[in-house]
Amino acid sequence: MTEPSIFTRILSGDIPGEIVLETETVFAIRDINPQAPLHMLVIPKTEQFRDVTELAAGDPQLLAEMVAVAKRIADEHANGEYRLIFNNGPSAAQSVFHVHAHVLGNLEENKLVG
Ligand code: DGP
Repeated sequence: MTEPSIFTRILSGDIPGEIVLETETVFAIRDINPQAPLHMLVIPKTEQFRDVTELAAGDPQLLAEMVAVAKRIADEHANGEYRLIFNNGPSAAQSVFHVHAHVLGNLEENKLVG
């Protein structure tokens, strides 16, 4: 059996991490290494999808729920505006193979290139 992902371990309370928002299928945490004034991760509770390509093909409704949760986070913390990033594969900077969206906001304080 494969080990649970770092995100599953945070969700289960096995390792520390504050869950800032939770729905039936999705949860959100602050990124441990923030790249913007607002930087949260939106994560499906299931770890059956390793990246957004698999998720979009396998459960588009769950992908839509992730986007809705990203918008809720932005409404609360960043005037409703946000950048949504999915890294797909090691050469694209994906390090955790349990699909997750990076939600970045308030970028005028910290312009990102690209
Ligand atoms: P990616 O590189 O797209 O796979 O993003 C993984 C992100 O997960 C990375 O930005 C850092 C974050 N991360 C890794 N371990 C932890 C952790 O233990 N707690 C939190 N809050 N974030 C983590």
